[in-house]
Amino acid sequence: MTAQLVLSDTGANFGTWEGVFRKAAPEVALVHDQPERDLAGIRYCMTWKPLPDVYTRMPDLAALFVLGAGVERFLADATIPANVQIVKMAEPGLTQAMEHYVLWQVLELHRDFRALATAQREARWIDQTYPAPWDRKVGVMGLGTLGEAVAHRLKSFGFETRGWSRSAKTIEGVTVFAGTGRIADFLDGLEILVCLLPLTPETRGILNGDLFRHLAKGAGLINVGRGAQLNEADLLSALESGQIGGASLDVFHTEPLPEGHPFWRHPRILVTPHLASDVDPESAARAIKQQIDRFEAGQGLEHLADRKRGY
Ligand code: NDP
Ligand code: OXD
Repeated sequence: MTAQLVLSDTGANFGTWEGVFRKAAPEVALVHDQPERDLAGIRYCMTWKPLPDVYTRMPDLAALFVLGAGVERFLADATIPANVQIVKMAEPGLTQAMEHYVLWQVLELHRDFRALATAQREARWIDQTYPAPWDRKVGVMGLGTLGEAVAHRLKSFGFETRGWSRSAKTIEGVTVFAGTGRIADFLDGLEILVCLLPLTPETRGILNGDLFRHLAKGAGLINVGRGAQLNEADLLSALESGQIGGASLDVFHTEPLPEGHPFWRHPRILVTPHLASDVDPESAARAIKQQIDRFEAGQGLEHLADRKRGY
């Protein structure tokens, strides 16, 4: 049976996505949203940057497939009816790209490649020592689809790995702490901290001076969650005092990061333009097709955003 799926996105190329679905999920017929188009009767929509009024023009919308993992904009959008299920993207391309990005940054900080790059620019042949990975304490905040995979990956590269999430869970080889009551134990003496939390009222500003004080002196920070989780002034002070030794930042309060922002040229900050991971169109198409099959079979959708929890 062919299901219709609306692509409502101001930044996506419809022809490209149509080709992707034809190849990876031919049972799903993609419908091109255009301004003011009547989409009555269609139950599924996928989007990252929706066209105006799409939810009003889709009175039969049942499931909204977000083309990304962070759904805070959608949860805050009062024009999405409460009965519409909002689905976070979870597919192997997005997950593996995040594993690779975080591993890259952890290795960068672990081996202090910034010092090596500076030494090369100055033609200095330097000595450098570093601990074995099992003596390097690395922690991941947020153990969802992405954070759990990242924690696994870091463990498989030998790091002493901890994780922190809202609810308790078991990840082989990783010491997991759950809830605000255990955050100090999680942070205690960490040398590299990775943030993979969703943006919620609880996580806004969580990366601040109070938190940095729990880390080992000179710790590395990797923020791939959301920019609003970081207190930017506190990071600059912590870099100044040496409490934080280096930061790798992919997400920012204002994106694109404004020209003239101190992060751009800070010698201990590596800036990447919110590209840590992105969906792989073909595996995203397969993931959406599987979800539609589940829905049509009367099974629950997976990776649902929860309006009450905020992620
Ligand atoms: P999930 O929703 O699958 O997981 C979220 C995790 O955070 C869960 O483990 C959850 O705990 C935990 N969490 C939420 N709130 C709290 C809290 N208050 N205290 C402790 N733990 C908390 O999300 P994903 O793994 O798919 O994605 C995570 C985030 O990564 C996205 O929301 C997005 O902001 C960011 N992202 C960034 C990208 C980039 O390119 N930079 C790309 C993709 C995503 P529990 O398990 O108990 O529910
Ligand atoms: C996402 C993102 O949330 O790209 O998927 O940031």
